[in-house]
Amino acid sequence: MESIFNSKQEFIECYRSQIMAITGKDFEHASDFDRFNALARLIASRARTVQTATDNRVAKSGKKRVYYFSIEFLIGRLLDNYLLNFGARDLVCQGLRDLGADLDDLCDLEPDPALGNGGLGRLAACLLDSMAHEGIAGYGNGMRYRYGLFKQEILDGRQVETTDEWLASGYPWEVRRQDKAVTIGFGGRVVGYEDGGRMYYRTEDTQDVLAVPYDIPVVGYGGKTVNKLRVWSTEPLEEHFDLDAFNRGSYAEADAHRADAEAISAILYPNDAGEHGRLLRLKQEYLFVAAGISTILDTFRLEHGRAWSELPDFVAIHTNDTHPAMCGPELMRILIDEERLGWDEAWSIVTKTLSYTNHTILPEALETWSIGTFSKLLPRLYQIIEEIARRWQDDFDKSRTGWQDLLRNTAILWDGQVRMANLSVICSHSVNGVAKIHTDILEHTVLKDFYALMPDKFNNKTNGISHRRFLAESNPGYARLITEVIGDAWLDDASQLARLTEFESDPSFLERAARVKRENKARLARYMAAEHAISIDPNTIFDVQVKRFHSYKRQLLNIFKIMDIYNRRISDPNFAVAPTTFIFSGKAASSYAFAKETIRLINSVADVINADARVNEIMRVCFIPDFRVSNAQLIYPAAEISEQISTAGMEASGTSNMKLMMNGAITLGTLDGANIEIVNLAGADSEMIFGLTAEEVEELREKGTYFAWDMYNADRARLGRVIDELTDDTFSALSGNFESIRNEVMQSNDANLVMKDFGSYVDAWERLTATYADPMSWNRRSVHNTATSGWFSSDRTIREYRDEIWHA
Ligand code: 26V
Repeated sequence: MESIFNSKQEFIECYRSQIMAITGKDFEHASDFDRFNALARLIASRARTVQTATDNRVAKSGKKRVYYFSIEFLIGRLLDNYLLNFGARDLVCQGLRDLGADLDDLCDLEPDPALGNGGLGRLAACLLDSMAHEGIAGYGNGMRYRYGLFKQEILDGRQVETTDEWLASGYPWEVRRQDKAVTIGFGGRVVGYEDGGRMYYRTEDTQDVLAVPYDIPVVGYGGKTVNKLRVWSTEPLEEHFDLDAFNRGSYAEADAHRADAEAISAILYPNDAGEHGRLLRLKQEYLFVAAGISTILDTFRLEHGRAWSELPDFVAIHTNDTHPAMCGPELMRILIDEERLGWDEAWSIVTKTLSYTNHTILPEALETWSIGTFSKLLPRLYQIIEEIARRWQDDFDKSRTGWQDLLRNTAILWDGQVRMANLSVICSHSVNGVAKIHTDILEHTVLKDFYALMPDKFNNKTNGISHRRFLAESNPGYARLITEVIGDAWLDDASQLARLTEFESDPSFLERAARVKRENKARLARYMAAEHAISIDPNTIFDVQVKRFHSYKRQLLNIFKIMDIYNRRISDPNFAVAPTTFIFSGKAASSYAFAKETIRLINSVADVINADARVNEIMRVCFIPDFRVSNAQLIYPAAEISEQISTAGMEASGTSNMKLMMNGAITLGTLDGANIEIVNLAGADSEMIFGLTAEEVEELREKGTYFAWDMYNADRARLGRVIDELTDDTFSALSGNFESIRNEVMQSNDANLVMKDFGSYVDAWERLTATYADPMSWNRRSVHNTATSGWFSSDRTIREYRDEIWHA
């Protein structure tokens, strides 16, 4: 691979002058942060040079541009990743060493932008990485939140949220593109006027804000393609500073206009809290859609003139979930109101251009907005949505049996609500789920009526992960070992990891892989000691569940298991299990009481168990605060058991399951989401599956014969005891008992079937950990997981999107 620096010497010279240029200091006097900042800016400027070249190439070739609209991009730190992708990591590392600095130390100073909640936002970032690697002209379009997802601290076992001021010291990767700012209007009233015998509409008296884009380069591995992520920030359109108010001493009032505009891009919504009635969120959604579409059409006009019918040949717009669902109506608005196309012509262009990915079947997560709120904020857009809805209804085939049901379930406007998922499906030529089972469930439950009407629109795109970030960069020891035996082609082509199967029975390779795992565990232990003064023992099994807290993900089942093992050890000192450290990490949405109580329970159980000498030889519990991309990259490589224990049918795909598999952890999981594909690839012997299947869950729910109390009564000694301990002060010392968890489980009749799967889960865990005693067999399965994980590279995912949806 060609490097961006011809030699170490050249790098050192450029770097020294960069530090001088931006700090006015020489290297020796610069602070560590100055050194990081200058390095990142140097790499960013090289990236932008390649980006310009990439863009010129695309413009010249007339290649289709793909725009990936997502209200979240959880990109993680970029410095190490871009050095790797540019093939400059070793050279820069040595150059810094010559200067007396350490690359890893500098990388640790980079802010970790939390511009996303979890899986959905991280997927968007992985797909950007893979688009650049595959040479796709692919661009992210999203929001630049001033404050990312809250930072999590743990106090008395409780989650405490503080603001994430990731921009406080500046962000070296972004460039502000004032020249590309777009005016966005809210509210106002629609005015019709006639021109040449046809009615047209415009909106008057809108409240306008300025959307200002910031561009972040996306460097593809190999360094040949650099794409970009464009994120939007809001500002007042003009300085409406109220001098009179200021002179009266009303400073806040004087600046109110600025505050109102800036509020739109101020915060990322914690998306599992239910967002009904939150006007700012609706403004965010329209803002990044309208600004993004405006940019796309400007580029298209510039490059291709005005043959709008050709738009779908040169542009694909992908909507990540329903948050960008206004893409359809907004594109219609511009084509008919401003470009003066006829409805049918515009509609054909829109549907050929748009595609949509669904990421959840949770009914409470399906986005709707009240018609009242929507039509007031976006009156013209609402009219267009009404027209789309009316035509959908008029064109409906009313000769079909049961058409009334089909129509009701597929309607865009219903019961005073705008249903964003239905809008997305109707405006798109492609609808996909994110794992095989998820797409099946979409087709047969949530979107079954659409599937009955247009089965060809539906397809599956099983998620993937960047194997470069989550294996090569996060797990350098393992990466070196892999490269030593199969060469480094796997960085480019993850299917090459399959060549590791040859080494699954090579004792010396397994031995070395195990040593790397041991070092990764020690690295995580050092992090916990340094950052949180928590001591964990790398000689124990690292059993890991890291993800957002949600009832369906069943962290509760995991902690019940831990309570049960604790109880059994206390009752019987001869009860033996393999020594294990149970590791949790993840955030709970701030208004999600049950999830927060689950965090408090875990910490309370940890508090008791970790201080109990009777059990400490076999168990400890560790909650890692503030789960985010950067500490995730330390956790995955250290994991040996991957807990993927959602109620079957509920987790659309999961992606931590893939990251953990790739790093050699064995999955302890239900047949849910992409776990099913993991088992299919690695084989049932390499994972440990337990619990009800999605069909069994559905059947149980339909029959209505399940009673949580039956489970309690049938296993008073173990499960019953665990339930009782929620309220009997066993774990109350830290900050009280857990009545609400007990009530939630017992009064909802165990909605997530925690009690139902408890027995088979604990059993499966015991069987799995018992096999740890045979290290060769364990290590063989671990390496086998890595060897069969290549298919989960997001490079594969993105090729499927490119070939089957975008045709780019
Ligand atoms: C949103 C909401 C909003 C209201 C209350 C409950 C709730 C629960 C979850 C969500 C998130 C929905 C979107 C999402 O993040 N889905 C995740 O997408 C990942 C990438 O495709 C996938 O791996 C995860 O399984 C899926 O949960």
